Amino acid sequence: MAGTLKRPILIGGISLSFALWLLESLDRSVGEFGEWGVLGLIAVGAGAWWFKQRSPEPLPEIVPETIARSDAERVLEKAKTLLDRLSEESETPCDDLQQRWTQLHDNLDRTDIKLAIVGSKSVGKTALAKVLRQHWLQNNDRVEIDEVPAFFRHDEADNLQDALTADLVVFLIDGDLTDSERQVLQHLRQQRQTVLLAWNKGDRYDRPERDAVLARVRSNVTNLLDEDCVCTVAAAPDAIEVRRHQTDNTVVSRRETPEPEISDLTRILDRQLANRSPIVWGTVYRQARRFKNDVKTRLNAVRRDRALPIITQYQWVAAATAFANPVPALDLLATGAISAQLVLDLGNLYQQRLSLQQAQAAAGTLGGLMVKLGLVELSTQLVSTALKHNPVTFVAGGTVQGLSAAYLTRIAGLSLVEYFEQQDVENPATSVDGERLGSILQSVFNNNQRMTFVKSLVRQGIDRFSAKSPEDVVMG
Ligand SMILES: Nc1nc2c(ncn2[C@@H]2O[C@H](COP(=O)(O)OP(=O)(O)OP(=O)(O)O)[C@@H](O)[C@H]2O)c(=O)[nH]1
Ligand SMILES: [Mg+2]
Repeated sequence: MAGTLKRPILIGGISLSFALWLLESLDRSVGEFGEWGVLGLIAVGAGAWWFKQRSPEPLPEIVPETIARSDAERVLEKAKTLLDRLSEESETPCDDLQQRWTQLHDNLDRTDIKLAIVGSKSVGKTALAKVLRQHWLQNNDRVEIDEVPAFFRHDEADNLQDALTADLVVFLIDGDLTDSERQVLQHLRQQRQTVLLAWNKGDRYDRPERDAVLARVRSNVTNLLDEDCVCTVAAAPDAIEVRRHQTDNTVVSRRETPEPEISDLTRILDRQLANRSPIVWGTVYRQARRFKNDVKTRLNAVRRDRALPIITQYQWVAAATAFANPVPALDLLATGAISAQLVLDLGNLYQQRLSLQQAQAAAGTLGGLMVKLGLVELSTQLVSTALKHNPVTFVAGGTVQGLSAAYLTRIAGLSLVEYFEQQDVENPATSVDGERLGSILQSVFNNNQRMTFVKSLVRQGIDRFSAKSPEDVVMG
């Protein structure tokens, strides 16, 4: 890793001999900078405050209207590319992910169907599952029915995920569709989940009321579901009083429980299951997308582990530079030739194809944004406040500047890491989007203003500065 810092542009704002000396020190000491993340800031390179060449916003991934086998295969292929990259970069084996991938791929030809019954509390999910098992399942081999516990509670996210891993969802309601039910339905449909909406407990209404509610439910979901995916059922009708006239003109009344009514639903289910493959491809598609995200998260974690020590190095180089050559706060940024190299190093780590000019422009953008957002003054204030609370009697000239430089470098580095993490791994950017970087910078700064963090940085810096040699500052 020591080799990562041997780059000529590092020399920018620092005297040549000092920079070379720093590089030498770093080469000898890289292993010792473990505890600080990130980065480095600073260059206001030749007036490049904003990138002229802005890359377009990354497009949100569009889910096709109907999922074909090729859609699922495409996502699986992308996931595989990512997985191969993770295997190359990770020191620990990724067998678990490899296995998951193989399983997902095999699933493309699956003919078993998992049907999930979802809905709010007490709508009749258990009753429906029971009656489907009794009266319908025996004619349908290779179908498994699961009840998903009620949504809309604290565990909603998990349950929703269960619903998405099913091939087919029967969404049960027992009255008008509520707003929260509609939102869940919408989410499922956005993921192209096959959903049948069944209105249960129809026995509690008389015919005209029943028709009116069903019409309202249908019109409420017209843009989400086809009309023939909505029906009524009565999974466990209430017992009713039945009066029978006897031949002797007497009337005998008895309570009887009507048979469940599920024929409208089973007709739709039979129709759907006649063509199982597209339903299964939809499931594999959703799972593959989720899998791909999991791989990306792992890859980002591996890269972050490698990025943090790099940022730490640059952080103390910036500190040593500003400490040895104290300048007014705003001029701190002039020491920032370092950050172009930081952009390049981190960009390489994230496999972004940035040229030297693009890295310089990005560094300039970072510096410009820091001035614009007032971060330079803020960091100086934070550091001065932290210093007041530090039990040191003598603060050497250049201490505030050095610590501010370290702090700003850290903020810049963390922002770059976050920026690169969000990049599309398959399509590395060839330029940096200044606007997006700016909003990331702001939020990273906001997240790193805590006094405990600043104080800890200050303590570390003071230990380094008190030795009064730049080498001690860099190497600790
Ligand atoms: N009238 C009538 N009552 C029903 C019907 N289906 C279910 N119920 C009643 O509704 C209540 C809840 O039924 P369950 O099947 O336990 O509902 P659930 O959705 O599984 O409930 P949770 O798992 O607790 O969320 C029970 O008292 C059922 O008898 C129906 O078609 N008509
Ligand atoms: Mg239940």
